[in-house]
Amino acid sequence: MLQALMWCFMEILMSLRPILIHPDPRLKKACPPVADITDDLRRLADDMLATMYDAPGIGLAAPQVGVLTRMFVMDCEREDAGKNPTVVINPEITWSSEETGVYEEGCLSIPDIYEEVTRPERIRLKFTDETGAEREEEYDGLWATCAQHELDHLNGKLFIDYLSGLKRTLITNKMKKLKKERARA
Ligand code: K2U
Ligand code: ZN
Repeated sequence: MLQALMWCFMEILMSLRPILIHPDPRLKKACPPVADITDDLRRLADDMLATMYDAPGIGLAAPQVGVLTRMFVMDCEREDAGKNPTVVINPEITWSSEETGVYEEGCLSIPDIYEEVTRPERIRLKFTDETGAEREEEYDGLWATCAQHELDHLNGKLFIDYLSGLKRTLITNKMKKLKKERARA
């Protein structure tokens, strides 16, 4: 109970960031690597985690909040398993399984659209965390799907890029309409 209250208090202290909606050129750019892990970068990571939990989501990449740098956050733990916030800086996939799995993916930058995407079921991810420690973790299931989805964001790739041209165009037109409606609201 106290931990949950602490999280709520911390989230209020951090600032929620607006999430960019597709189409937006900043979502299509490959991001440069993080040069130094500064207090500002750690503050951005905290804000991204607060924004992700608020959405709600299980992952969020820096370009989705308009910061073109190679960092994403994720927490794919089930609700009842408590929080496991993970900050991933300058990630690279060092191994991925031959076996693939299909998951109906969504994206906080493409609201209310869900389509099946096939990806390797297990990956090994090498990255730096917010303390500057070098880490290498093996992920499977939703964690593997999420990490690959977020790493795509750092390379300017969206999950709709795996769909047919027709589907991608229909979704993009839907998002253009949504952005117009939101601008009028
Ligand atoms: O990058 C994002 O937009 C956050 C993604 C992360 C994600 C996408 C597909 C599959 C796994 C993770 C989602 O919008 S977070 C929303 C969500 C929540 C539960 C399960 C799947 C997606
Ligand atoms: Zn996404």
